[in-house]
Amino acid sequence: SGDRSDSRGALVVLEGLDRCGKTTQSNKLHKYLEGLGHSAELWRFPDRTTSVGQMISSYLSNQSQLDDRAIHLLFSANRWEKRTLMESKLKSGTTIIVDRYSYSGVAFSSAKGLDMDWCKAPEIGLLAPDLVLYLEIPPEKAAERGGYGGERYEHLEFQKKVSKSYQALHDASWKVINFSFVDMALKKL
Ligand code: FDM
Repeated sequence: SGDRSDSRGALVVLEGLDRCGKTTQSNKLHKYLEGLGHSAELWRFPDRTTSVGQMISSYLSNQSQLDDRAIHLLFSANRWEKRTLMESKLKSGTTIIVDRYSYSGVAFSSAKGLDMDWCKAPEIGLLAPDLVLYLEIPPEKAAERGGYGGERYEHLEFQKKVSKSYQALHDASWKVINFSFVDMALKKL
């Protein structure tokens, strides 16, 4: 129709608990879109390649300690430092699939007891996703999958709290994909 929005790429966000299968599904979606001839990139947050990202990485691997609010703001800053690039890619027609975004920021920090509205505030002004895919898995099931890498948040009791935070954040625009559906689909491949 000549509408400028037709040529804009889409911002697709995948969210969920650790071990929910986000990374696998993000990769598949990326390959699928490229296979269809779309220009698509796969991003992830935290982006550990920047200097802010390195501070986050060191915190997650317990090599440094940070105040809960300080690390929250670093996670947010890590998204802000990529905003301009994200916007220009989308404008030029590239679709970006992101493994975790603002919802992770709010869900994980509020699971520590921080006020949810306080957690949301630094996310205001970041680009809004066109699609949020939430990979739903009971925390116990995710833990059974094994492979928790030993990072700071990777234990069942905390993941249960994160799951509750995600439930509080969840709105009607999210597409929820249940883990049993994903397991079933993978077996058919
Ligand atoms: N995480 C991730 C946060 O606490 N806040 C955020 O803003 C983001 C993007 O970091 F436990 C948490 C979620 C997870 C950890 O993520 C590292 P990956 O996906 O395992 O790298």
